[in-house]
Amino acid sequence: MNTYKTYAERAARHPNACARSLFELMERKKTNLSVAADVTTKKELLAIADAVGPYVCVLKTHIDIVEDFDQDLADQLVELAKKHDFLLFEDRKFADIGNTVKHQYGKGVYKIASWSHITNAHTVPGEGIISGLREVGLPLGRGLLLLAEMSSKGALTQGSYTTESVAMARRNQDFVFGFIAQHKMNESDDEDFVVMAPGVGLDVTGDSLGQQYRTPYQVIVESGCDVIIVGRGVYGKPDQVEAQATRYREAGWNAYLERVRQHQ
Ligand code: 5BU
Repeated sequence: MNTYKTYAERAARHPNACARSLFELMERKKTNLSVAADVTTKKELLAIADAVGPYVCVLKTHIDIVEDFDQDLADQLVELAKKHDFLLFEDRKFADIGNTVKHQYGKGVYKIASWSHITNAHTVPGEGIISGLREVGLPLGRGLLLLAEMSSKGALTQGSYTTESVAMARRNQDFVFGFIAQHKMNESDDEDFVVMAPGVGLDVTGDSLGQQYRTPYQVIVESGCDVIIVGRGVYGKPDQVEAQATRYREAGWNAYLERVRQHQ
């Protein structure tokens, strides 16, 4: 299965430009860690981006929680992405009709498509959501992930919802290159979907609001996901951000090496 090939092999074959550059940089930097920087000030966000930059393949943002957002923040994030060689992923979770998400993605205060290499969408509105986002994102070389499975307790993203989401991705592989999910989603060697998995932690198994954590080993080796997304596990203790980023990067990369070894 494609999922078990090396990131470099998958970079060489992948039809989607965004997936190719992601796999290439993962191999170059030896990291499958994405840090979710869920902080509410520009200063904190930039400090985390600069501190974790050397250790991540993707910096995941929730730009709408930043109280003092301005265009300079977006510009500086782009600069840091270049400086440290990572991709930006605005975890916007679009969920409306095509015509509306098109404006939400390209316009408004945040102009997400202008700076974020990757974004994501719920599949609940049907395929029009992909068509709307594609109109804006594809000409800019952006890529889309679909939400096939969520990490939180009681999530409705299961069964035929997940299966249909995969079918939607399959029909839109020019723009959709993977999923936010908890398991690998490939069905055959002919397709290669990148799976980024949130809900990753080494020290706790959940929070008080329904989040559920698994270890990098469970996520990468047992479930066949490609990228671990870690938020509070990395930025939770402000004086340990770099140390935790190093720790999760190592755990994620060792799990990947173990997976490759097991499937040689
Ligand atoms: P945490 O601090 O590691 O729990 O943060 C997880 C991040 O991943 C946070 O930004 C969530 O919005 C995001 N997330 C998630 O936790 N679970 C999901 O299913 C999806 C996104 Br989709």
